[in-house]
Amino acid sequence: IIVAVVLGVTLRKETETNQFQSVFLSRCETFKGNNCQKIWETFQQAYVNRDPCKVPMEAYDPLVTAAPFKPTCNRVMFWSKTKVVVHEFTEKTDCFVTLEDTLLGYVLDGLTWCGKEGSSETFTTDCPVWTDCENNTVSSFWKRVSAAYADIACGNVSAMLNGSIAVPFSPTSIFGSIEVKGLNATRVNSLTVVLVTEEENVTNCTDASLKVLQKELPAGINYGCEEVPESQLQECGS
Ligand code: 2NF
Repeated sequence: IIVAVVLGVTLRKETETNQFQSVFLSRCETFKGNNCQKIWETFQQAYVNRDPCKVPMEAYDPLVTAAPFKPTCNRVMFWSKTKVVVHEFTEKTDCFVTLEDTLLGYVLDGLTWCGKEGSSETFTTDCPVWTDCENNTVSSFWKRVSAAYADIACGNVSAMLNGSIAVPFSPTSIFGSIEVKGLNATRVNSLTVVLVTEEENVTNCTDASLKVLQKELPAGINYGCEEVPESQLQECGS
């Protein structure tokens, strides 16, 4: 019985790591020309055997080095509070690229993972959530890759914001606190807000929160805003 229990626990643990690893690797392999095994090992080193609330953004620095973001001009699309609609849009057209269309964003989107002190496993259940702690395993990952994505943006960049909520731009969101702040004025000419509106839209381009966004933009980056009804999101630039 003891052997069976030990074996059972070991197998179950291996399965949790292995299941996560196989999703990671199969998603990674859809991007050609990468050493996914090496990327997986580098990824794990950020959080394995650590308190899941003590993983700072910097823990993912080696991962970003192992799977670097390629400079992308005129096609970078940030988003905030528009996750479903922005991806419906970028799936249909090739005009824009979101973080979730890049290798690391694609591989980890929608996943939960964390480690535990004294263990070399990856857990996918009972991991702390965003609001549980500042240096959360998953939120630190998104902060780090969002910073890296802003850093490679160049030319004219876009951001899809939600015109159906009272405050479309929040300076404390990841878009507001990391991506806008991380734009490099020597490479980025402009930021255009695509404010997606519905029938009963609550905001428009004159919204006060968008004035805040303009002020937060690094000096030298031009600002624009377009109100686009959800039904008319289609080709590049419209
Ligand atoms: O899961 C992702 N794919 C993801 C998560 C966080 C950030 C992607 N990002 C990148 C994207 F590339 C966007 O350009 O940052 C930008 C979006 O982040 P945001 O904070 O500006 O936008 P939200 O819609 O508020 O959040 C996006 C998702 O992140 C989680 C939550 O899962 C949400 O769906 N999230 C972010 N902040 C919090 C928070 N304070 C949060 N969950 C709980 N509390």
